[in-house]
Amino acid sequence: MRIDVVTLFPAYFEPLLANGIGARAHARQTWQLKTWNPRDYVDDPHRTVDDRPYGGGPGMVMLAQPLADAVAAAQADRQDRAPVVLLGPQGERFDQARARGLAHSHGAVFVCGRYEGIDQRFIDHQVDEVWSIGDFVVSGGEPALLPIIDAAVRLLPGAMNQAHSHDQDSFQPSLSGLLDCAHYTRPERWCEQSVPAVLMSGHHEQIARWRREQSLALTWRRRPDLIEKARRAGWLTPTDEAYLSSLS
Ligand code: 9D3
Repeated sequence: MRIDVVTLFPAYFEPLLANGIGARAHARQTWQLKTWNPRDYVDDPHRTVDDRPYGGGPGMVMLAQPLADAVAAAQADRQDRAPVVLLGPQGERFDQARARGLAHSHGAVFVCGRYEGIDQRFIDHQVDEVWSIGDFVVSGGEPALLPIIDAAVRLLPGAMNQAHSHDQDSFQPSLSGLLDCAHYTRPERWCEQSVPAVLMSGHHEQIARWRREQSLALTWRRRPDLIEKARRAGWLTPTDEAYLSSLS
């Protein structure tokens, strides 16, 4: 997978290549990252990449031409013609399905915006998709793109250790899209609180059932939308449904 990023702040992406799973996978050439700075595609003495909005108003708008030139340079450096994805609060919500889609693809050219906005003509002519990370405001495309790249890279074959490798083999995500159950380790008593007895029992079947029920109960309470989603996907067994009926 190859990720190209058009950004005025390439340093944002250095941690992806310096830390953790992303860095290890990059060293193994599982994925590649290249940044393209729109400032490098302007030749005026001030290296202007933005200007005041037509019609007035606060802030600055990013010029179309430096962004288009940076995207063209990225595309020319690739073997394929990758989709151009703009990060923006007006976009479609990024989720695990999109992370899987990206991980199964050859990558994308991501465009990060700054200032109050981007000239709409660049978006209309060069951008294939707009992605958002949720209904809150961050300072630009860069901080939004970091978790997107991380979510895709950890799904690449060989990026993760054996214990998690089954996650990406199956179409069905582990835990059927439910929230994870609670975890415990030593000591057996801490601050007058014991570990649930079933986890100390050695009964693997009972432990698996307890964990599944914990996941179902937590998800039902905190994220009923995820229960509906798992139900519609056919990820809940009759035993799961029987347990859910016992909750209300
Ligand atoms: C202050 C300007 N805002 C008008 C009310 C619009 C606005 C422009 C640019 C708000 C945020 C940003 C910068 N954010 C992103 O580029 C961004 C983002 C986000 O803020 N939230 C969720 N996902 C994303 S993806 C890119």
